[in-house]
Amino acid sequence: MNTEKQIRSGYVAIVGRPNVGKSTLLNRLVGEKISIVSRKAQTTRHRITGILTNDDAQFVFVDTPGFQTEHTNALNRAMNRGVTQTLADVDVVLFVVEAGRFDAKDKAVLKLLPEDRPVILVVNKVDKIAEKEKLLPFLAAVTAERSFTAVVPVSATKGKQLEQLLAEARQYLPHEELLFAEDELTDRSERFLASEYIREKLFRLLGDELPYSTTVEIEKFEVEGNLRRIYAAIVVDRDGHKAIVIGKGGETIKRIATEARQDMEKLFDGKVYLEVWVKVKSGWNDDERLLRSLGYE
Ligand code: GDP
Ligand code: MG
Ligand code: K
Repeated sequence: MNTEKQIRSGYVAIVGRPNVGKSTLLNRLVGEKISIVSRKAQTTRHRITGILTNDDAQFVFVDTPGFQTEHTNALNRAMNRGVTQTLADVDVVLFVVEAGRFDAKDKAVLKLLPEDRPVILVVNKVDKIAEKEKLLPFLAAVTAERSFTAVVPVSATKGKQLEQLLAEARQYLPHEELLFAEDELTDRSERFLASEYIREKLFRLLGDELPYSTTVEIEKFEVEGNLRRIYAAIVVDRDGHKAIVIGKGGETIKRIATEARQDMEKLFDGKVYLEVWVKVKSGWNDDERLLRSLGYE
């Protein structure tokens, strides 16, 4: 008889205005080791900030790039579109607020959350509220703005109610096998992180439109002791895009490669030989490729 519990896994976003305790919560949930990886692992489609694997679930936490709640200029609106895109892809959203505080900034974040995803309201810092009845009108105000699939009061710093939070979130994880190996720094996830690093450089160096139509394919990833040889293709849709990625005299692609290699050496704690080139493939952006770029087989 198989007594093992069914594994569930999926993507989880932690969102909320600054200072509500998102990073503290994430660190508490996944532990220091992975958050070191996470700080470096920038990406837009899925910026993985940590992976928690326990005996019945794997939570792949993804971050949302630059939630802008203040000045809504064109760039910020573009960034918020990125946020919306990321959230449309996750399986469950943890919307974090600080107990007793809910104002326009929280509402601005709430407004960007997808209607069709489960959203769990995480009321953090409950340790700061001595009289728990005081939370009731606060909860009424927040839940009047949107309906939540669950409301979980927690204290990230004190580690209170985190099991309950995970149990709630687990219900919405759709996959019945692990998305990532239990030890996150396997070749497979290193390969994935390598592509994410290159993608992050694309976003930083190419402005905000073009990168959405590019992807990165790691064609070869070899480990030789402490040296990793990584061969990566940046896949673009059109010749015009290829020229932009390469840049004048190859300057842009050189910079992409150098900066990505430096980040990878820090992350992998070893030497990296990185070769990057550009490939034009129109219509790359089909589901299969997209899944691969997200680290699926
Ligand atoms: P983020 O900007 O949402 O990532 O917030 P941080 O994780 O950086 O936390 C902002 C501040 O809130 C820090 O000073 C944390 O120590 C504090 N904080 C986070 N969680 C808790 C909590 O559960 N209780 C209390 N009292 N403070 C917390
Ligand atoms: Mg933070
Ligand atoms: K964060």
